[in-house]
Amino acid sequence: MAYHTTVKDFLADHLQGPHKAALTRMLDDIINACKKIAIAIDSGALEGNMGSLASENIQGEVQKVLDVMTNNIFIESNQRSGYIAAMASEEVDNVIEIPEKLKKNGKYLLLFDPLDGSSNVNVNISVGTIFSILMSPSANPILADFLQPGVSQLCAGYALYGTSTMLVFTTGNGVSGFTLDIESGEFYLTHPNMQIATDTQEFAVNMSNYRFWQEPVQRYIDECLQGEEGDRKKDFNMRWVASMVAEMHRILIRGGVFMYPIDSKLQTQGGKLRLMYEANPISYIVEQAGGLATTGTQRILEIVPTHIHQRVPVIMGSKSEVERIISYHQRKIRH
Ligand code: P6P
Repeated sequence: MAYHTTVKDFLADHLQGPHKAALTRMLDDIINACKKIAIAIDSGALEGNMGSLASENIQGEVQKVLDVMTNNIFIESNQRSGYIAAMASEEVDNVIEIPEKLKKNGKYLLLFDPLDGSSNVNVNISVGTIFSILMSPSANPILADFLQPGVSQLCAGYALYGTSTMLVFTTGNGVSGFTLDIESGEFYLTHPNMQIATDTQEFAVNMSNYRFWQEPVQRYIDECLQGEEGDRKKDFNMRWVASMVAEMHRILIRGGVFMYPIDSKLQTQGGKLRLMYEANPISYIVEQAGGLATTGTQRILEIVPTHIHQRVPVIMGSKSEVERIISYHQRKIRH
């Protein structure tokens, strides 16, 4: 089957409103960055770029060579349009300024995780880039200007560097998936109007943290493991790729629930995943695809951020399963 609709065609046909020109150009720059990142990852081992640096990022994580390379690619590709007032990245402590010679009174903020799941990159497991676009309240934004709840996002998406390279994004009217044609270098619409199945029998969680979870999550997983003999009266399957973008793409395609819940090891830091450039953009996509995204007790998109690198518990995916998990948290509160 031949596919003909490029991202630019799709936006020309479907995007309406005052941000059309800006989003078209910003997404084009994001796409160019993701293509370069795909090449950098593909040739990582050949170029000797699979190692780690002596440096740590703001998260206190050892940075891989590709973390820094992909971060630089994303900044370089997205700073020229004149639409972006500033950027924020998982790999950078503070606001990423636009160079004076390129500044043009930008009205948007771009937030990103350039290489999510990077610990997988040298074992050849899928990784991704996650991005989010907000309005900027100022032409010279400070860090506080980024601290907007996820419901404020204009656009959110990810690139998945998997068995094929895909781009999935939303601008608030559903979720669309595009696949990179290596020969032409174009992303073509292959997954229009992506929807998450309401019901599922598949969960994704790092089971090694079981003993650290709170009771509602332990209860939910216990019931999944009891399968047909238990209250759920059906068997479940488990997946854990340790790459959120890959897990969430699978859930968009065939349903499921993804969890990185709070656990006693993570209590002080508030969770594992980062709100601004992981949880919020993916939650926007999940909700636009008919799923739910919660901390267990709060809708992720309604969290009012307090720090650009803050972490949150994440439970998201198929609506009926997430609703069940939320109900278990509510019963815990009533106890
Ligand atoms: P763990 C990758 O580092 C990441 O942020 C997510 O993409 C992924 O779901 C999670 O962490 C994996 O965490 O504890 O299983 O290594």
